[in-house]
Amino acid sequence: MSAREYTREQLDAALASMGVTGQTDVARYGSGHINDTFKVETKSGVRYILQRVNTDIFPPDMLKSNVLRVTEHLAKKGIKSLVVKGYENPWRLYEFLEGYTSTDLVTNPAQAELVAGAFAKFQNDLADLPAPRLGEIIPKFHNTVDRLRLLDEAAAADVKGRKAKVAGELAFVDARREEAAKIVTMMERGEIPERITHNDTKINNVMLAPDGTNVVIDLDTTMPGSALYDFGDMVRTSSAAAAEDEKDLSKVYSKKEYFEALVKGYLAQAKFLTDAEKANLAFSGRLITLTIGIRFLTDYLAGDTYFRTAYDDHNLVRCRTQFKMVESMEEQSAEYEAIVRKYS
Ligand code: ADP
Ligand code: GN1
Ligand code: MG
Repeated sequence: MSAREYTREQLDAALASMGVTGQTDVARYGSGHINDTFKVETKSGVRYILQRVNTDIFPPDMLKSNVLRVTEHLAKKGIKSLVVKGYENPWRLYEFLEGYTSTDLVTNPAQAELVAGAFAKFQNDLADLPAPRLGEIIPKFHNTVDRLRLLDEAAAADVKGRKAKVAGELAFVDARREEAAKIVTMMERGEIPERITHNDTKINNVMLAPDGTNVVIDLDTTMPGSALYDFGDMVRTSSAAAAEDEKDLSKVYSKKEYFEALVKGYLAQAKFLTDAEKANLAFSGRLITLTIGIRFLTDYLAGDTYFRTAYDDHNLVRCRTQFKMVESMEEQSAEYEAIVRKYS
């Protein structure tokens, strides 16, 4: 969908409901696809991040409870995390992480290593979250089999008459249906453990400071899941040579040296991994990239109702970059498997 518009009065009212007045500027911020994010400047110089949660996607009460539980747990352990200054559904206010920046693309292997370590540590830090189980905020979020079902439904309905245009992409998916069930099946059989995972381990969901410290943000999909999906999504975004919506596919591929840095950074921190998880790390990159590509394709067929888009074919462009990344990982599969073995 295209970006939602808010009047300054609406934004001021949301801020007032959370005790902030006297703001000098409230401006769109970041490149997230789901929530509406604003940077708030105030006279005193204190800055905030204001967000309107996308309630078409997230059940707001469960989300609030999850985010508060996670941030409070991390704070109690002295781990730097998002600081919630106000939460009045569907609006919330975070302290602005001063001195930290986010990037949409990794530019050197050291950065990839750092990001992988950050998400591994995040999983470890939440492993002792007291009961009850965190709410499953979007059920079957990374369930590739279910994502295939939704793609088939969208293709059958073809509400925008776009199916003919994506025959090649649908054939690409068809050729990979069998392997799509692998992790889901292993989890159902108990061969891969459930853990508390982030589930959206894009590079721009880690804020980085020049001194090498970092903060994991975007806690909205933190819920029960698999470490493999978290690692896989790091490979999707942090081994990529080009942006998620790069149109020139000759620039899109998975960089082996970034993949190696991710494996090194992840395995150095994720001491909790079982042999079955380690054995599927390289595969998880391909699988989650295919899954996100399927989601972009589904949204394209359904008329762009889920991901924020900036132009007509944006979701199709994103789908094509994902599938190009999958191909690149397939081509390097033997080398990627060898890299995982080297650090295991
Ligand atoms: P979305 O769910 O839409 O991806 P995010 O929570 O990831 O939204 O926020 C979007 C962007 O806003 C982030 O990539 C980051 O650049 C910036 N951002 C989010 N929270 C903060 C914060 N507390 N301080 C500074 N920048 C932030
Ligand atoms: C969305 O919110 P954002 O932009 O960090 C999406 C992820 C996708 C990602 C693709 C809740 O993440 O699952 O991997 O876009 N978040 C949700 O870039 O669907
Ligand atoms: Mg984000």
